[in-house]
Amino acid sequence: MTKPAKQNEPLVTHIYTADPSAHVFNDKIYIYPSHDLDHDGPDNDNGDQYKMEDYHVLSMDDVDAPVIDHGEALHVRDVAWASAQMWAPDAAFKNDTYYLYYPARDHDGIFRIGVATSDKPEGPFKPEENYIPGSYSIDPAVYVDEDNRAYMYYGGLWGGQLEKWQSGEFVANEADPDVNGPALGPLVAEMSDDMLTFKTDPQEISIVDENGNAILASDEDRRYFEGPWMHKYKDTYYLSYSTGSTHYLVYATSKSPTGPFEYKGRFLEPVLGWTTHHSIIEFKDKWYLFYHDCSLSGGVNHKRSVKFTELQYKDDGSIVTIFPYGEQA
Ligand code: FUB
Repeated sequence: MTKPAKQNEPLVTHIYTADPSAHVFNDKIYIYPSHDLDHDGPDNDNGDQYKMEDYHVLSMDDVDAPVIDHGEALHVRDVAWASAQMWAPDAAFKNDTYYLYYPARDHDGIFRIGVATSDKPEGPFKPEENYIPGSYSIDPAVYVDEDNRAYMYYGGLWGGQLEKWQSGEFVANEADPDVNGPALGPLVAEMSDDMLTFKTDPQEISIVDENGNAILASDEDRRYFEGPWMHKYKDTYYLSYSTGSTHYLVYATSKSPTGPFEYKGRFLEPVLGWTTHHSIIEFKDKWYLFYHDCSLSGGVNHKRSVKFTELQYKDDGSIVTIFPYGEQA
């Protein structure tokens, strides 16, 4: 057990945590973060600094309750297909089972997405023998819709290798997309009823501006980079994501879970550190944003900490922009 949760402060300080995927299970908040490792290795655009090996699940009974670290829920040594870099995970509940979805490099160094199961939200989780067939890249986010259909959103540029799959095959030295052309979108696949495989071929999500034109690869303030999250507010689907190199969290909306999505705006200004990565949940009639920054380590990119803050909507459904360290002058 650690100290009570407080908004905009690290949820735990005894380990470094990042990439929080929060869910409400059994009337409690469960957080599925990456577990950052403290090391002196290289820091580069390939993401070699993110050397994570395992997952810890956190929970809290309420937003001001003590945060519980449930210990190791899954380790790379127990995953037959994976070799390294257990990056941003997510979880889902269906079929009386908790599913942990996670990216890792396979034995050829290619990022794939795996699934592990448990009868408890905190695990431990038992991994499937192989990664999800047809999966690649990083940052899975699994959304179970009100009709019980489930979708995985995923994909990330640079270290996440998304641009290396433009031909449909992995091409190690693939060129970046033309900056004057459409940006690469995240992928979405409907999950099979047992939640272990894709039911449909993954398709690229289209993100367009208010005139219906594709967001361009050069538009780094708005283009998709990594860290997709799906939630529904009223009858609208919100796809939110990180813009990576410009360090914003932004969102786009649609009336369909598979899009096309129209870009709407920015809702988190940059945090201390290169990345942030988020999730959005409703709990006891309020909405919360879970995110990370590097304040606990004084700005070291691979030593991040999960935080949360309240998120608000305007009457028109737009999200009020959050300034992580208070409103700017
Ligand atoms: O934690 C490793 C990677 O950094 C995640 O997969 C990305 O979303 C970024 O947060």
